[in-house]
Amino acid sequence: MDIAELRDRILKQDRRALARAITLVESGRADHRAQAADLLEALRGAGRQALRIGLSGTPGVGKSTFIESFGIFLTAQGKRVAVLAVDPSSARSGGSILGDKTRMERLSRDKNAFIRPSPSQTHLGGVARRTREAVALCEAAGFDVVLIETVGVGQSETVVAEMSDLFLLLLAPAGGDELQGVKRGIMEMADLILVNKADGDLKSTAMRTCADYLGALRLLRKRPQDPEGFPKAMTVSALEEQGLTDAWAQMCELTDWRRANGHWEGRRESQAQFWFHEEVKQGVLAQLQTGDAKAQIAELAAQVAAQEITPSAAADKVLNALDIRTK
Ligand SMILES: Nc1nc2c(ncn2[C@@H]2O[C@H](COP(=O)(O)OP(=O)(O)OP(=O)(O)O)[C@@H](O)[C@H]2O)c(=O)[nH]1
Ligand SMILES: [Mg+2]
Repeated sequence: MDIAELRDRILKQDRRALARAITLVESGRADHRAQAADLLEALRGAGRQALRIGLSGTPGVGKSTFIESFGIFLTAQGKRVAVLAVDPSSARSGGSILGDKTRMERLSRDKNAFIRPSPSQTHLGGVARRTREAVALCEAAGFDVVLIETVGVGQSETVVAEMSDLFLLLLAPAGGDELQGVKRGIMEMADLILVNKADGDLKSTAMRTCADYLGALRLLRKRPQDPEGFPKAMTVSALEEQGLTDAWAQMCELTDWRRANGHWEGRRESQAQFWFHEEVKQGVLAQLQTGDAKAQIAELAAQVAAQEITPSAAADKVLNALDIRTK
């Protein structure tokens, strides 16, 4: 397909063109990569910005249910909502997409919503680039909100947080005073903690859990990108669609403040730089995997083991031989 035509159709909010463009950025073929790069460059100046919301949570916490409820809440207000996923486990399980199709049934039928399951890629770096590019395509296609979901396992939260304007952490009600082993690093990334399943028998537990997290958040170092009172913790019920209005109001308050105080742009700028550095690193690493470099590294590694050369001197040899201009 002609890239100029694809660009025009995306700008006209053509969903099929968007789906096609995402398939293009997901492709590993060199000619597709080149076309994808042209397309993204052609769309760069479109000047459209969505609110990018990252959402993370452990399996079963209710991410899909929340996205369905929250997505419908937003489309009911006339917003266009796109849903993307970074799922490092999708290559393995494959099952979650099937589950999501049934769980997000209402949202997937909503003409103001666009749901794109995670590409089945094993390499997180590859998924990150593709998702980031898909986000850019959704923005160009005029979506108001882009939700980026990830299962909270390891590094994928960082990836999602680095491409989001807001980062939400979904948590389950927990018994006692255990903080569900949520890692400090993840807590530090969260703008809003949502304790889900605050309904029925779980409601009081959810409220206690929420208070615990609020306490934990207060112990964290204050971040410059937050107004007074943020990050916050609150309860929601994705199933009963409770607390969504309040959660959205908090997101808007935070976003408005950040926009007014230069943090919105600042975050986007530093994220763009972060991804630039990541791409450079990935590119250099990829060069180290090529035939010649690989052979040289193997040979030097043997010499290092035999103490014929020091590790640093050997590394210098490899780095000096790298021709980073070819990529
Ligand atoms: N009571 C209650 N149950 C909920 C709520 N939200 C989700 N659930 C239930 O929790 C289970 C898991 O929900 P999902 O939305 O599939 O959770 P998920 O986080 O997407 O799970 P994975 O995709 O496996 O990571 C389902 O049985 C939901 O019905 C809620 O607000 N209240
Ligand atoms: Mg799910």
